[in-house]
Amino acid sequence: MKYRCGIFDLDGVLVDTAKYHYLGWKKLADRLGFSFTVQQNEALKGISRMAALDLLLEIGGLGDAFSQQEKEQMAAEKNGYYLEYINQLGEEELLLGVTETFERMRKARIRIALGSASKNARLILKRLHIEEYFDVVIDGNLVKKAKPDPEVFTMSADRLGICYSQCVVFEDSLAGLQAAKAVGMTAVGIGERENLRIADYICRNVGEFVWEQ
Ligand code: B16
Ligand code: MG
Repeated sequence: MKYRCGIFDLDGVLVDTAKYHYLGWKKLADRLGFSFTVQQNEALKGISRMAALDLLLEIGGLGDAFSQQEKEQMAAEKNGYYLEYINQLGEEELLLGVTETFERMRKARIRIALGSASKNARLILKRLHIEEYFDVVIDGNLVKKAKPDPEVFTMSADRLGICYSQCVVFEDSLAGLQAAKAVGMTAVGIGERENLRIADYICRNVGEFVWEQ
C-alpha cells in the first residue's frame, strides 16, 4: 500500500455538522433581522468561524456595520447555539464507512490524522467516540492560516514524520482539496464531482476509497 497516512477533514467527511452550523448562523441572522437560506450556507462550509461570520454579515447587507469586538461577540453567540446541538451529537451521526475505514487503516498500520478548521473538533471526536483512532489531531486552535493554505495538512504530516506524497487527504470542500494538492498530497473529494473537479479521486464516502490503487 503506497499511503502511510490518511488525513481526514471533519465536517462533511466524518460527520455532517454543516446542518448544525447552519442552524446556529440562522439563529444569529434571525436576531439581526435578515433571512439566511440553506443554499447561502454552502459558501460558509470549510472556512473559519470569523470568515464565515464576515460572509454572513455581507449576505445580510451588514458587511461594515460592526466593530471587531462586536463581531467576536456574535461569533461567540453563534458558537453557543452550535454547541447546544453538538452536545446532543451521537455515534449514529457518523457518516458511512468511517469506523470500518479506521479499523482497516489500523490493521494496515496507516497513520490516522485529523485536519479540520473547527475549533470544536476535539469535542466532536469525543461525542462520536472516535478520538482514540487518531495519531494526531490538528484543528482550528492550532493553525494560523485557513484552507486553502495547506498548514492544517502539513502540520499533521510533519508531526508524524511522513512525507507529503505518502499522505492521502479526504475533503468535502474545494479549498481543502486545493490545500492538499498544493503540497503534493493525494486529494480525495467526498461528495459530488461538479463541486470537486480538482480531486484525484471522488467518493461518496470514505469507505468507498480503494487504498490499493
Ligand atoms: P468552528 P471542517 C469547518 O470544519 C466547517 O466546515 C466550517 O463550516 C466551520 O466554519 C469551521 O469548521 C469552523 O468551525 O466554528 O467549530 O470552529 O470542514 O474544516 O472540519
Ligand atoms: Mg469539511
